Amino acid sequence: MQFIDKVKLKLKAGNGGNGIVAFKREKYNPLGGPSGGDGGNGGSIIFKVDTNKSTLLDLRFSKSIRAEDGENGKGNNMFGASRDDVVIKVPLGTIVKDIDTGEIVADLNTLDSEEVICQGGKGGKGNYHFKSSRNNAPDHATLGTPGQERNVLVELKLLADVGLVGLPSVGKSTLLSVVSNARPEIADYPFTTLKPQLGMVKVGDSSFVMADLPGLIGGASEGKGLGHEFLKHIERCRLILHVLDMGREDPISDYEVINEELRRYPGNLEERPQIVVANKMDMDNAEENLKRFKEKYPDLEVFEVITLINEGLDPVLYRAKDLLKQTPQFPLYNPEMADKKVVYTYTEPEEFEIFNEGNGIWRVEGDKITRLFRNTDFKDDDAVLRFSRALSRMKLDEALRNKGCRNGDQVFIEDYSFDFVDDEDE
Ligand SMILES: Nc1nc2c(ncn2[C@@H]2O[C@H](COP(=O)(O)OP(=O)(O)OP(=O)(O)O)[C@@H](O)[C@H]2O)c(=O)[nH]1
Ligand SMILES: [Mg+2]
Repeated sequence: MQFIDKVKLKLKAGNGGNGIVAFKREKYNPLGGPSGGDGGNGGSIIFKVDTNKSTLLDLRFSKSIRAEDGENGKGNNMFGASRDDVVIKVPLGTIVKDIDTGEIVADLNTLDSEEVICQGGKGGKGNYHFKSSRNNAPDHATLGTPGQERNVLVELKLLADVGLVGLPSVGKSTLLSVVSNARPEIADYPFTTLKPQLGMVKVGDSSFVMADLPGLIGGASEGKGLGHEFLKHIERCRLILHVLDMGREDPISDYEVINEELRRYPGNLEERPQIVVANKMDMDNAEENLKRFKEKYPDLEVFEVITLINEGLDPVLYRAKDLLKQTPQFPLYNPEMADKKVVYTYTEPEEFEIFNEGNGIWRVEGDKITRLFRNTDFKDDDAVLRFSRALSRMKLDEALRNKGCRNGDQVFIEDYSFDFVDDEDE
């Protein structure tokens, strides 16, 4: 048995498509106008609450999730297509942590929570944007920005208003089964309940969510029994129903053991309001134990119940309803962290790289150069002129010369080649 409440994922939003360089070819206007369209936006990755979901099970099989890249711009001022966001549906109470920064990027704790976890890249601008009175044939466009990438830990913290807390077998599941429509497993051996169960409890005209949690034992805060995994779920509860089995030998010590575990767990669980429920009041020694308990804790309000036959529970539920009204949601994490801004970093790609293939053959590679190349019609002298001007602006000649390229060497860009003419020599 494993309660799926933690999943690691690699997320990558789509890159923005590149803007392109293109020129309109008009009959009486050899230069035409710049007409390279903008790239489309890449898809973002969004997490959204879906109340039909109660586990992160579906996510366990998808190690990595990607949104599509935006399409590059097209000629004729046509935009590249933007891509749809990928929406990942998660249960209420899901938290998304960036593993690399430790930052909590989303706390999806309301029914309509929706957060962009990875922002899609923006499309680049096509060359028509750069037309000006001085330059009516701009030969540059901008690249799309990359989509955000994150390694995340997705965690589900059970979201309930009221949590049932107590040693194993004290009757927590029985309690939930009589006050709600939930049908948890009930048995007379410890740790019957292995994963949290939720039930909707109706009280008068309002209702709240009650969570049946696995039994806690001494040392749980150090991981004993079902330990930490479940103390963590209590963090999400605003109110604790502390259930005692009054038929046990020493309910006072039971009560103290549990409170000690709540204190030790680093989530200020001891600050949650508690309702003490003295269960199994039908047992032989129950009256005697209750008396001792009240002597030890004279100021504590104790509700006597027999959950087995649904006796004494109405007052407990009304009390719970009243306390919930006065109790705020507890912040789950340090608010200072929530203010931390996400920093997007983007480094401009190298303009080009030069490879020496030997025998006077050189190859040049680079996004910008490749794009320029692909957008050049080599049958059109003007286009070729623009292309070579662009290359010289990128200082390709100089770079080639510095790498050792000599007059007459052959330089390839994709499958186009030209002879290197070193004007410096002239
Ligand atoms: N006599 C008596 N027995 C009860 C009462 N409430 C529950 N029980 C019994 O106590 C046993 C344990 O009940 P559960 O509801 O499974 O206890 P639990 O606290 O959920 O236990 P874990 O899930 O193991 O932590 C069962 O055999 C129940 O029938 C009660 O009021 N009186
Ligand atoms: Mg149980």
